[in-house]
Amino acid sequence: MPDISIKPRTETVTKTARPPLYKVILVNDDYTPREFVTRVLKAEFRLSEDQANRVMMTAHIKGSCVVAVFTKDVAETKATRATEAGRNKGYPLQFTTEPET
Ligand code: TYC
Repeated sequence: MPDISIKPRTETVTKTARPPLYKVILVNDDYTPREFVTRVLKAEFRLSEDQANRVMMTAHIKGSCVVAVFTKDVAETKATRATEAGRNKGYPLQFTTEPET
């Protein structure tokens, strides 16, 4: 009998899972001034004047618009801060979050 030994080899492949992302959604209302919505988008989400205007107008016309995607924590913090910025001025401005599918 030939003395052959076959060693099983195992390889470990490490995969780093990406955290699930959440959308921040701007919701339209009839009371918050357009200029104020644009200002909040620029301040909280670092959008340019042009981007902020497009997002604001899309929500104004369609009812809502995705602002950006973040990890859950960041999305919730930004949505809360942006919603509070409106509330501090007495506006019903709403930012919500939902998981990206
Ligand atoms: N619809 C508001 C107005 O006519 C402006 C507005 C736009 C408010 C987008 C909220 O998410 C919003 N003054």
